Amino acid sequence: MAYENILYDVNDGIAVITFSRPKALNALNGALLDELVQALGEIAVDEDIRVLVLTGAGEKSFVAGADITEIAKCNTLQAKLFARKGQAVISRLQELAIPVIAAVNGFALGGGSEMALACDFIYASENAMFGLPEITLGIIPGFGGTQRLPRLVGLNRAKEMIFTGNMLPAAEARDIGLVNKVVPLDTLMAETLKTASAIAAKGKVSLRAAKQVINAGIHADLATGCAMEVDAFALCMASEDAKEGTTAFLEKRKAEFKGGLEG
Ligand code: CO8
Repeated sequence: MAYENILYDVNDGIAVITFSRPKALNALNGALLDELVQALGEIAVDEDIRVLVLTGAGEKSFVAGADITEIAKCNTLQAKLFARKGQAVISRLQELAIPVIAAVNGFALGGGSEMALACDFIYASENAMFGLPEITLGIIPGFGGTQRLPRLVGLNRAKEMIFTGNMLPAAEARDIGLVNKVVPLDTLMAETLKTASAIAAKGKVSLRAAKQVINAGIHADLATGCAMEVDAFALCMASEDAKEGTTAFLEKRKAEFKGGLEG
């Protein structure tokens, strides 16, 4: 599939998807969501890709939400189908086995914030603005925002953002735990790729195990989560990476992870 609404690149095990609809501040329309599904499908079956980075084209916007020209035309059934489609794509993103970083380079509004919330963590440029402004359109978030935002920043912060529709500047988003790091716009991709490279150099099996256990455990009680950790820990010990990592430490050299499962 040729991509028209996203750019898709892979270098040194790091995939970068750039939302690219400059005339609409990279708003999410149906065609873009279809392309994103396709790209995520390619990534999911490519074992050489170790980290995914999402960002927006240009200097002004990550994603300014779902495309309001499409939403405005929806009747009730179409609205349900569009919200389901967006949620399915965003869930697929969240369920990717590899780490996913959002590099938010401007407006992350509505569906744009919801996309970033489904990533494993967020780096943002100083000019980034986060918000769920749907209430100002007479609707509510439909791509998971009412569910993921309270889980990340707490009920009351999320309610304030959703009830007012106000935008939160990057530094404030960092203060409430929505964003991990804020940097100048011209260094955002370099900083994000530096972290992505550091992660990509780690063991493939252990990275996937860590993500799976964290994501599954957060919805379980502590004892169940810890039991999942024991199983995943044991699986990691059976990997070539574990043998290499522990041997490299004892031999006082840097580990060279290859990613195989057999010990
Ligand atoms: N959809 C479509 N077009 C958009 C969008 C959008 N979300 N955002 C911006 N654009 C377009 C503008 O219409 C404008 O186009 P044109 O040049 O043809 O007039 C162009 O992008 C540039 O935008 P502005 O001129 O408005 O730029 P400003 O710098 O003045 O303002 C803002 C930037 C503040 C980001 C402003 O554009 C804005 O408020 N945008 C809308 C943000 C918003 O409300 N997002 C939430 C959308 S709803 C949503 O995401 C719900 C998800 C769940 C849906 C469930 C489906 C049923």
